[in-house]
Amino acid sequence: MKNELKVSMERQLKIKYGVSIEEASKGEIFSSLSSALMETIIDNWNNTNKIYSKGKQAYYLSAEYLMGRALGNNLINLGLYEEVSDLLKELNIDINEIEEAEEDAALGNGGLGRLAACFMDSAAAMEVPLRGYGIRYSNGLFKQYFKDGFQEECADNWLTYGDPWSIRRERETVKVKFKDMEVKAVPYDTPIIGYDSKNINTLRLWKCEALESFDFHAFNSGKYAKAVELKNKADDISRVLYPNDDMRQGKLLRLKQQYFLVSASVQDIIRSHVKLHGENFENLSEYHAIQLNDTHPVLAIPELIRILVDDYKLKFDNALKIAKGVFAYTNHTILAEALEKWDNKLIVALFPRIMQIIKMIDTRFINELKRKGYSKEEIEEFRIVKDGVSRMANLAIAVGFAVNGVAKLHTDILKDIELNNWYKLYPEKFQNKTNGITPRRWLRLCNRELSHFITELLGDESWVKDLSKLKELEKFINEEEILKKFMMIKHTKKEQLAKYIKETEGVELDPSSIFDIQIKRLHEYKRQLLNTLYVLDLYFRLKEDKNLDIPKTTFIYGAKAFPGYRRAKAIVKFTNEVAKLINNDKEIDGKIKVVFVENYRVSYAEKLFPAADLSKQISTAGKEASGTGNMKFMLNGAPTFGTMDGANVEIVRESGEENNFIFGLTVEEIEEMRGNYNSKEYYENNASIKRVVDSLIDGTFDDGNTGLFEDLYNSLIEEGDGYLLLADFESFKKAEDRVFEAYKDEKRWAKMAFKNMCNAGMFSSDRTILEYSKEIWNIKQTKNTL
Ligand code: 26V
Repeated sequence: MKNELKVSMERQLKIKYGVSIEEASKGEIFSSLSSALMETIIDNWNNTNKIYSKGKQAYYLSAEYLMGRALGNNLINLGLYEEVSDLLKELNIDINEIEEAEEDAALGNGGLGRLAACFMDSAAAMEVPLRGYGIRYSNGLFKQYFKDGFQEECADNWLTYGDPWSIRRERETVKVKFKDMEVKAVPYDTPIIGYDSKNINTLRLWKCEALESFDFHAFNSGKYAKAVELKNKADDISRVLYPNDDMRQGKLLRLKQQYFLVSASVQDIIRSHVKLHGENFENLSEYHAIQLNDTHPVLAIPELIRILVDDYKLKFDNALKIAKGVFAYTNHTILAEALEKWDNKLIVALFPRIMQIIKMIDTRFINELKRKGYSKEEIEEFRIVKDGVSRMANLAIAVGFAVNGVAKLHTDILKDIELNNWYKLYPEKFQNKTNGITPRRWLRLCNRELSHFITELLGDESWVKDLSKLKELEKFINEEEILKKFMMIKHTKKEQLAKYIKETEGVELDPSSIFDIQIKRLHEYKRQLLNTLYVLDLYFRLKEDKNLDIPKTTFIYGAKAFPGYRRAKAIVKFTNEVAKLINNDKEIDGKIKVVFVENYRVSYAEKLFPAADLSKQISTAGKEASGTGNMKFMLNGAPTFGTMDGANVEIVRESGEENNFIFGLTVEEIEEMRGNYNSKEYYENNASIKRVVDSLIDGTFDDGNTGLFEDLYNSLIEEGDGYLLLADFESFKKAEDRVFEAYKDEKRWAKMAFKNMCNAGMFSSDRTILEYSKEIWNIKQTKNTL
């Protein structure tokens, strides 16, 4: 294998770049190695497709896939990591440097997109016939850097040096029609390699192109701008991933993107159905299930009906009935501002036929509710089309055969509160599917040291595919030598991270300090500000009392704020100012340190999770649907410091409350308090709260006269502190005190961390994907035997 790969790499380098291995740059080595690997998998890939097409398949429709890098993960899944690492070593090349040369594929905003990526990996490993459909954005999520502590953004041109992991399938191009234009959707297929399996699944991303690349006649008569006008208009559709900062701005292009994705994907599914089973659609749900990842792809419902009615001449009611057997919908947030509603005028302007169909669905639905005895007022709440807008979640629940939340608490909140009326109407549709993470990327790849240790203890590598096996490690919980080794590995990962942070951020960290880490998108409900106010209070206390007995602690943050989200950006700046104050204070002498890493992304995350001592999950209870970062920390042996929110609830249930640090108001307590919370009381009656909150406006910190810090002050004091930071402040502080106490006792800490890792088994996305397969999609695991 080694030699074959080398020969193939050399050939690739020659054809693509005209260089030898010795002359090649790291990027060129990365690209040629990836292409050489592609060559080895094509047969398995084609055969997997052949086998899958015989039975029922599921399709994941998602506007986002946050894949990160492919090379390392694919080598692990192919079982070739060591071999290729050796091969490169023989050529005097460090495999880590080659991995670092790959750009992250950042085609997603955060949790929802990363979940889609984990699902792809798990479906392949579990040999589940699932295919992903998405958009091949030319620009992924913006890159972040800091200037004077302020966040700045720049474009992410991840395709500048090409993408060796995708194949353009020109022949499978489809056309998508809008009212004013018609475009090509060209599929780019990326192989999703199953770990220790011959199955290779497919992620198909559509690129939008003009039918003609330029207008020859316009060009000839000298109108150069006009000649490429249509091309640019088409390119715009798959040009950029939208940050999900504010849905209320009803963006025309975003709606166009959504329709582009679903029209191309549904046409593709129907085309293959017709090819395999003829023009018979009564059996559509016997062969296909379509999962709608949030409301972004919900237009797939009217699009399927349109194709069946207009192209294949089915009766509307029959087409609707067929659609009802095919679609299922996942809800990923209860934040009201995130629920998509599209202006009907916009829908009509772009695709009038889709509007007609949505209205017809609405009418049928109203009739059903009338028959069921609902009153006029009650029916209004359910309406799909209301007040000039189309409500995408309502459309999804009315037509979909299943609706699921992403953690137990989240599903309960949907059933009991947010979607209670829907739950009473269709109780049989509601399900819970607690999220998961792929153990390949989030342990086997990113923490090879711990992985090898686990394999050594368990005797083989089967845990990588059956994560519940970690539970067997619990029997070692009292074995000192094993705990010692476990903590030594943690220390190694902390050293590696410290080295990387020194190189990239220029900040020196002490690997023997507690690494207390909060990494996730920036949002008020996630309460990074609460963390920073706490750190500042700790700083003030240390200044007052030099003998305050706490272990050395490093507070690490990573987060992108959405470009238009002013308050989130204010929190970035504030945290950077607090970091500057503390890190430069000689008196503090590194007792506590704060670092906000730049451009947090999947590949950075792979360095951060394994190095964490403490996982910060501090959202206002009820707001975080699940969280998946929390699971990545747990799997790498970090206790959770968190509220009873999202999947934290299940994490604590699995590993024991005594092995985590739980604080803050619960969902029930918050419900009870509703309307009676007065943040000013906390501010006035608690001196440490007053001190840190006042620092926002008393000149302690400089926000460059932007008014940003005053705005933060107002959010807490004048606008009532909607996310209850001040209400949870004292409880947060006490929980940190418990952390310090526990950390001082090395043995106790090691046990807590170890216990978390042993109980992370249920958070494998393999478990999640098998649940979707059995309980929603009704599809079978199908081995590639060819
Ligand atoms: C959307 C928006 C839109 C406008 C305003 C601000 C805002 C904030 C958040 C969102 C969330 C979009 C959906 C999403 O990413 N949800 C995440 O899904 C993860 C996977 O299920 C889950 O673990 C996270 O808790 C959930 O926030």
